[in-house]
Amino acid sequence: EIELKDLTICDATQQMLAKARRDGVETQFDRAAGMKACPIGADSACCKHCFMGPCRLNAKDPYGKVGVCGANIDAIQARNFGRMVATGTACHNDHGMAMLDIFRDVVQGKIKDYRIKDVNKLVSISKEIGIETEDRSVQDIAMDLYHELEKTYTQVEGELPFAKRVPPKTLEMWRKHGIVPRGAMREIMEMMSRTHIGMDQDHTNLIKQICRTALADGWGGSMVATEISDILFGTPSPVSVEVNMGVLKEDHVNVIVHGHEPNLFESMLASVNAPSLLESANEAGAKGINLVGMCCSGAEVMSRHGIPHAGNFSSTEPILVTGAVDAMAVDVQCIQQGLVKVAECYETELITTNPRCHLEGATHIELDEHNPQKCTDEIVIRAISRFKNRKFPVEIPKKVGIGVHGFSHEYINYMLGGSFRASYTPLNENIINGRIRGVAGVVGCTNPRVKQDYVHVELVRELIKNDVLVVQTGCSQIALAKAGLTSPEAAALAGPGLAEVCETVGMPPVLGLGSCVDNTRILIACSEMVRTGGLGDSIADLPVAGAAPEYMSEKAIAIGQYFVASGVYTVFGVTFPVTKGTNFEKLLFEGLEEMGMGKWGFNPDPHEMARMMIAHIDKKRQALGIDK
Ligand code: NFS
Repeated sequence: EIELKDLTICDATQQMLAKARRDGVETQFDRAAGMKACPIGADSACCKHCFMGPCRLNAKDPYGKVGVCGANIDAIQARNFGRMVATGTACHNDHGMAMLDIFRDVVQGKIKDYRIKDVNKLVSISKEIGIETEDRSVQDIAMDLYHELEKTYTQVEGELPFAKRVPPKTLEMWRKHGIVPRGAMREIMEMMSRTHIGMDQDHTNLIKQICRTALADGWGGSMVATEISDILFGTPSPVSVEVNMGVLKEDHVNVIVHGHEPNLFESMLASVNAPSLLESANEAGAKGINLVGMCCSGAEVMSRHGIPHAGNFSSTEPILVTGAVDAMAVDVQCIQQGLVKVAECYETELITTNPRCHLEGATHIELDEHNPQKCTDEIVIRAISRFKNRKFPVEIPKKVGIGVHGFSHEYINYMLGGSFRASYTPLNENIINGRIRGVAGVVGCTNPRVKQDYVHVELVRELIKNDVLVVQTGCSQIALAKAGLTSPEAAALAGPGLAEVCETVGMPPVLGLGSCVDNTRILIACSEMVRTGGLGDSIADLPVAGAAPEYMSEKAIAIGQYFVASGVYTVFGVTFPVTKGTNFEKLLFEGLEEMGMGKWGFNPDPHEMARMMIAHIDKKRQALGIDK
């Protein structure tokens, strides 16, 4: 049996895994141990796109064999990779489109529970993509914005709306390769079509559609999700938040929201504050109703409203083992089916709310945006009744990390530039003078194939120690928050240059930006750094790098690919879905850079990963003539 300390560095999760073992409850950690990853699939050396196969090639001798149709290892891998990107892109676009649907109905007055909260952002985004805003009503601007952004999904020719935000040199490079996305639906459709048997079997041609599809995620659906969520629910600014399982309260009704779409959470907030429900909670013997988040839903509302966050992906099962969770409401994405059994064991109400994501064995109460509180009230009522009938001894790990989160691109602008001259000039200046060596985005999931949080935390420690400012999203941000590195005091762990900047501004060396779709805040920050000047004229010139050290999802592959295509060197850990020593691997890890983009990197070791990212940052500094 594997020792718990080898599974995770998160004390709270360890404590709950120990309890799970005592209680005879299985989690993803046990399932991972009992399921050896398929070595052929791990190398992407198999193809099941038709029924002459499935075909298996030999990763040890990749060119020794081809599939029944004759497809070689490069075509097979590129097709597999393309489908991963298509799926990840589809997920983010599906989420973004759902946000846009809500926005339209809010503007048209059909949805009354949400409203436009950030008019400034509405106006500035509209201006950026060429919508007339002078002397026009908010309603008119908003409707135009809706129609314009709808093109992100439905446009069949031309360039998607947010292409206007891309630095000109980067956009020029995309045009040269013919990879500016038209609309996401078109790109995903073409990606799926081109990976069918007998379609595109040249990996150097497939890669172009792979890039175009991924860009329809980063500069498409994900960006729409972030911007529309900010407009509807507020643009984040720094807020102090408690993170980890210790945010659960034994004497309260505990409700967790886990998933990705902020509207469920916003309505849940309204429900837990409804006087009648508070009263029934009190009548049931509870001191109150405690609402906390997990995964990306949690990361978003933590950044926007300072709502406590209970943990990242790998902790979603262990937290139920506390016995203290009265209800877990989930919507879409990263909702493991394994939750059903664990919830059953502790009689936790596990409730799916979205028509696109049911779980066999869970209760489904659909959230209708036109009357969302009907669903969320019902969830709270069920949670109260579970509280009243709690049958199990409750054990809550007393662990909490306190940090500052909510650094939107807009706030970074303001924070560094001051209220009178909001700009990225001070950031660029500090990079040019060498106090800040460069900027690294560390993002992505946790994965039971590696020690939970360990790779994130070690990597980030190493980066800030070397004066690299770190920006974060998603489950990675939660790992660092639990480890205490998102607080301003963590500046003490930074190198002297970065520490000086952090102390002057009063910011942590690790900036939490929100959920995974909010990786687009990093794209915008990069564009702003280019526009501000002194650091080259395309994203590929910047001394920046990215990493997803413990990723597990296809969404992460799509994100990695859009960062690479945008010009960022991006290093993944865990495993990489290619066969070593092949032309396709070479294309991803070297060829794309030669085309003017960023490139992929892979290393499961956090210190090696840091070394690779810092070496890249130094290489870019040297090219800019700012190395010392
Ligand atoms: Ni991102 Fe969010 Fe977490 Fe990974 Fe899943 S919650 S969208 S995919 S596991 S970071």
